[in-house]
Amino acid sequence: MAEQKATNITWHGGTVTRADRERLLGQRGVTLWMTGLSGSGKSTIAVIVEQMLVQRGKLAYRLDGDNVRHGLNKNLGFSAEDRAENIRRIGEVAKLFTDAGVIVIASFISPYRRDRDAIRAAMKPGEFVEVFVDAPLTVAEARDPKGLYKKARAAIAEGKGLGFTGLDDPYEPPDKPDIILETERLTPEQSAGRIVDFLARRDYFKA
Ligand code: ADX
Repeated sequence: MAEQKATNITWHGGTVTRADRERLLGQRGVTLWMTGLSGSGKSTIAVIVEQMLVQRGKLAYRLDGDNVRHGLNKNLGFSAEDRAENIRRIGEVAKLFTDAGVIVIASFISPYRRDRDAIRAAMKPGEFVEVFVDAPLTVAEARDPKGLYKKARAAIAEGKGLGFTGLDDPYEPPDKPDIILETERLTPEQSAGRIVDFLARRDYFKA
């Protein structure tokens, strides 16, 4: 957990409230947190969810692992410590967007339960929806869209592991996810539809 370094700082509130913003947008701010192995389908589903929401007139915004690591988190690697800091920063960004009234679609492996739980704990009830994008390792590895499992297997065979999630670094599935998507038997469109249905049923599309 990052320490607070700055002293002599005071929170400065504004006069526009979150409720004002949500009325403006006609929706409730929420973070959809998609966790799962590399190749489980997180990013593919996130893109479709974003499209479906915007088509319904809802403001959604994607935060995606590979993308955030090009900018905000370009100084982080894949050690346990760096992964924790990666998720902590994204959690803070997601919290800001959620406060802005946006539907955030965050797709990160986020392999450690403790890091995900810390974000849930920092948000209000109903603001953090955990989506387990569930694909067995064998399925994710067979898909291998970026060829990374192949690379990681080769490195492990040479005794030079990369700390790759699911192979030589652990993935801890959520205990009680709000939504489980078994992507071995659902199409990406069906998975995305389940997320949108969940939001509709829980009244996230009303301010
Ligand atoms: S997380 O573990 O810190 O949540 P994140 O979702 O940001 O990971 O980034 C994962 C992406 O980085 C994967 O989709 C993959 O493309 C790439 N990657 C590179 N090295 C690794 C590694 N050692 N373990 C997992 N993913 C990796």
